[in-house]
Formats: sequence, structure tokens, C-alpha cells
Amino acid sequence: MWYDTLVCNCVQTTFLGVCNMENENQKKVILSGIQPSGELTLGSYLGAIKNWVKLSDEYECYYMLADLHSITVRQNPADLRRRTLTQIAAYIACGLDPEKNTIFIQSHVPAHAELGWVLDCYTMFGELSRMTQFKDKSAKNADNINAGLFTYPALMAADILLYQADLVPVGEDQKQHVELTRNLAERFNNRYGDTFVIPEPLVSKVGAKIYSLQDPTKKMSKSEENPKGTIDLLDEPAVARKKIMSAVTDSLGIIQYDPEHQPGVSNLLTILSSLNGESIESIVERYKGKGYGDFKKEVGAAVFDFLSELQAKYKEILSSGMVEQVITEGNEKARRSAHKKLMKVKKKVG
Ligand code: ATP
Ligand code: LTN
Repeated sequence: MWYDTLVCNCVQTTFLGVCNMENENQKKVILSGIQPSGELTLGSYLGAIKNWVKLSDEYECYYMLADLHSITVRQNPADLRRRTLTQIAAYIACGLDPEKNTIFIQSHVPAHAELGWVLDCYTMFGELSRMTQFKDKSAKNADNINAGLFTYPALMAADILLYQADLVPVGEDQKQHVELTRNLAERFNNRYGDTFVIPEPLVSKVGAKIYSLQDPTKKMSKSEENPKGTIDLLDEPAVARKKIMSAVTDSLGIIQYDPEHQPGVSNLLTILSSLNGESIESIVERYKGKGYGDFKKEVGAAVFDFLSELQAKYKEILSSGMVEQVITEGNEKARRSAHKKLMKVKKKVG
């Protein structure tokens, strides 16, 4: 069923878009992904996967491993192959239930690359040039500013639009790409009639951006060179605790949430609050008049406990052999769903 303008419960699909909710019982659709460009970090968990888990009951969720995106930066083939399994195992260990979510590999669903190409032809050079991630990554990889790095957001738009996603849970840094996806979907719909659902970014209030422990003005990132700034989900818990203890703070000696003047302390507050569920205000209240040492100890202990529990589950999942089966089933379901939309697009384009 197609809608022009219509008021329904689904977010933002009333404007020049297709509505997913043909009847009230149909769930809204979620899609998101993470590149296997390095070991998953606490930032990947708090900024993305933790929120994915919360959405599983209420929405129809597609969560992928964005391997096509990851080769925009040079990857070691053996590492990439290994991470294809381990990252999915980590998704499950973080709480993603394969029974409730479709978990799949982007490159195993050819429709992504196909729609990506079609969307390339509707994306303007100027739009792509304005993307912050492109500028950042070009600066970091000055010897390899390839066409894939440039057109990365159009492939991401294809990922989202193929599944008619209403909502795209991402960290703050990916909002710009979702905005571009909305523009592309509207552009296509304007020209060919309603085809795509117009998606909305879903950015959580706490944890939307976790910063490097060594340079708290920079995002904690999988591909970060300095291991002291990043907590990998597979770091030895005791090593991770040490990293928290040596996190950069400041000389003010007050525990308060002030990202502009105290980015390090604010980052630690965000981490603790995201892990233990306590509000930042309440943590600040508890630490009134106390020093950074005790505070860091508590954050370190929370990280230690979190990683210990996660890693025990991760090992069990990897050795159970379930990952291959989850991928096979997820790929199949994703392929079926994506193929339908791709066929519609091909027909429309001619
Ligand atoms: P890379 O180092 O390859 O650029 P990355 O670690 O920055 O990767 P992505 O794969 O780009 O992470 O991001 C996956 C998802 O996790 C995105 O939704 C992103 O917004 C979120 N995310 C990643 N790092 C963080 C972080 N430090 N804080 C909050 N969210 C994050
Ligand atoms: N670009 C995203 C990863 C990604 C993604 C997506 C996220 C690729 N395709 C589709 C949401 C929806 C990143 O985190 N760097």
C-alpha cells in the first residue's frame, strides 16, 4: 500500500514517503550496522549495540556487519575474515538475540552494492564533499582517498532504504549520513513516486559519543592507533581497568559534567552512567567533595565487571558454532527482503 500524505503513527513517513505500517500490527523497521574495521570498542557498545538490544522487542530489526564499507580503508584480508565471525559473536554476546533480530553480512546481500550504485547516480558531488566523516578519513588516509570513501554515504543510504527502515540507531557522528539518506529518498520519491520510507536517525541521549581516554576531544574509535585511549570489548578486564585509571582528566579536581572544560571527567561520567544506569546527576551528587582517584576506581570496576561478563558469553558463543548458522539464516532473510525493494527501484528507473 502506498501513501502520499497521511497521518499515521510511524515517524516521518508521512512526508513524501512510503509507510511501513499497512496495518497497526505491523512493526516499524530498524536497520543499523558497524564496520568490521577493527575490534569493537566500548564506544561501539555504548553508542550503538546497547541501543540495538533495547529495540529488539518493539521493532523489526536488521543489524548487519558493514564489511563493504570497511574496505574503503585498507584492511588485512585475514583479519577481516576473522572479524566477520567474531564481530557477529560479539553482537550476540552484547545481548542481540538472533531469534528476534535479523543479523547478516552486508556483502552477502548483493542488493546493497546494486542499489548503492543506483543511488550514486542521484547523489551530488557537492553533497558528498560536505560529509564530515569523508573529510576526517581523507585527512587520516591521505594516500588512499578512493572513490569508495567518497561515495560511502550513498552505500549507507542503500543499506537503510532497502529494508524500508523507519529508524536508524547510530551514534552522533553518523547523523549526517542519515540526513543525506533522507534527502536521497525524498529526491527519488519526488521523481519516481513513493518508493522509499524516509528514515529518522535515533541517537541515544547518554553514550551518543564516547571519547578517547587519552584525548577526550576525539571519538573513541576502532581504528584508533593509540591503544591506551580505547577500550576494546575483548581487552583483558584488568588491562581495561588500568586504562581507565590512567585516563586523561584535568587539574580542576571537581567531578561535574562539563564537556567543554572537563572533557575527560565528563567522558568518564558518561561511561559510568551508561554502564550502571545511574543518572549523571546522581553520580555527581555522590562524588561532591571527593577526588578523581575514587571516581576512577568506580568507573574502572564497572568496566571490569562489564567486560568479564561479556567475554564469558562471547567465548561460549564462539565455541558453540552458532555464529555460522545465525549468519546463514540472517543473510537469507535479508536477501529476500532487499531483493523486493531493489526490483521496484529497477522498474522505476527503467
Ligand atoms: P572506524 O574507526 O573504522 O571509523 P568506529 O569505531 O569509529 O570505526 P563505526 O564502525 O564507524 O565506529 O561506528 C559504528 C556505530 O557505533 C555507529 O553508529 C557509531 O556512531 C557508533 N560509535 C562508534 N564509536 C562510537 C563512540 N565512540 N561513541 C558513540 N558511538 C560510537
Ligand atoms: N557508516 C556506519 C556503519 C553503517 C551503517 C549503515 C549504520 C554502514 N551502513 C547503515 C547505520 C545504517 C558507521 O558507523 N560508520
